Amino acid sequence: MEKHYFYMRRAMDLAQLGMGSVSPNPMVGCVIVCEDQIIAEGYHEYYGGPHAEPNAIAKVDDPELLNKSTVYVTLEPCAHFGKTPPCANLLVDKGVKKVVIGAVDTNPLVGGKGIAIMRNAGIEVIHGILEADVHQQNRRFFTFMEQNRPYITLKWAQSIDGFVARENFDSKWISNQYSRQLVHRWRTEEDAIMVGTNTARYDNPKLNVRDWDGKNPIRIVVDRMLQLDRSLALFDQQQPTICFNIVEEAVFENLEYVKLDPDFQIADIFKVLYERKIQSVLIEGGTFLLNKIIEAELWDEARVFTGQVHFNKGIPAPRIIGVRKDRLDVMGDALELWMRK
Ligand code: AOF
Ligand code: ZN
Repeated sequence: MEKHYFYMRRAMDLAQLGMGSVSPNPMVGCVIVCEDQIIAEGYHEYYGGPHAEPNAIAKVDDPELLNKSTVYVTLEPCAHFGKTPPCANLLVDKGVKKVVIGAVDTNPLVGGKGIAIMRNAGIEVIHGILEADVHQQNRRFFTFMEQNRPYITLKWAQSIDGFVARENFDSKWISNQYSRQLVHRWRTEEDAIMVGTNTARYDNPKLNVRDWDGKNPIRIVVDRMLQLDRSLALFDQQQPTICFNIVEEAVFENLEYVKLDPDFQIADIFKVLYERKIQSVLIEGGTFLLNKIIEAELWDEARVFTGQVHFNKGIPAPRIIGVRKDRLDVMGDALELWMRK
C-alpha cells in the first residue's frame, strides 16, 4: 500500500509540470512501474496535446513488460474521443496488468466510464490514492467541471489597520517588491485576471506578467457604463481583453466588449467566462468587485497581503469568513491564504 502513495506522489509531481500550459484541461501525470522499478513517465504537457498515459507509454523501451506493469495515473484515464483517442482503450490494448488512479474524472464525458472500460477488459483497477491531494492540485478543473463556473481566487493588499487604499484611491506601496513579484507568478497560473472600474481607473494596471516567466492571462474589466478612458493600459490590445458593460457589443483585435442586461449579477459574468472555457480567474480588485463576489459566495480562495503601513482612514478592506489555510511571511508582508471550503 505504501508504494502506491510513493508512485502517485511522483505522478503528481510530473502532473504539476503542466501548470500554466494545459488549461482548461487538468494537470495529469503518469508513472509506469514494473517489478518495483519505474520504467517510464509522462504527463499532459500542453492543451490539445497527448494525454499523460500515451506520453508515458511512448517511453517504454520494451512493450512486453507492460503486461506485468502497474500504471499510476493521477486522473481516471479518459473514455472519449476528444483531441486524442481514449486513454482507457490504449491501456487495454497495451495489455497492462494493473491501473492505480488518484481521482475519478468528473468530466461528464469520462465520469467512471474509463474505469469501466478497463475493468471490463480484465485489468485490475483501484482508485482514490491521494485523491484529496489530486483534487487540490486540479481544484480549478474540478470546480469548472462541477460548478460550471471558473475557479475564483481573490487577491488584495491591505494596510495593518485594514484599508486597501487612502481616501483618494491611492493604493501604491502597501506591499513590498517580493509580494508584488509573487502576484506576477500567480498571474501566469490563472487563465484570466479581472478588475473593476475604479481599479482600472485609479491604478491603471497593465495586468500582464513582467516579473516572472510565463504566459499572460486574459484581462477582464467591468465597465458598466463604458466610462473608462480608452488610453488606459488595459485597453492597449497587447493581450486578449474582455470588457463587460451594459451599453454595447463590439469586437476589435484582442479587445471585446460584451453587453450584459442592466440588472446583471456576478454569476452572469462567470457564466460567460465558463462558456468561453476560462477555467480560473484571479480577482485583483477593487473592493466593490471583491465584496460583490464575497456576498454572492462565488469565490474559492483568497490571498491577502498585509503590508507594514498605517493609513488611519481610507477604503476598508473586504472581510471574509472561511477556512484560513496558512499565514506566511513574504519579506515582512503577512500573506494569509483562505480557502472557502
Ligand atoms: C486523461 N489523461 O492526461 C488528461 C485527461 O480534449 P481532450 O481530448 O484533450 O480531452 C480533455 C479531457 O480529457 C479533459 O476535460 C479531462 O476530462 C480529460 N483529461 N484525461 O486520461 C490526461 N489530461
Ligand atoms: Zn486521455
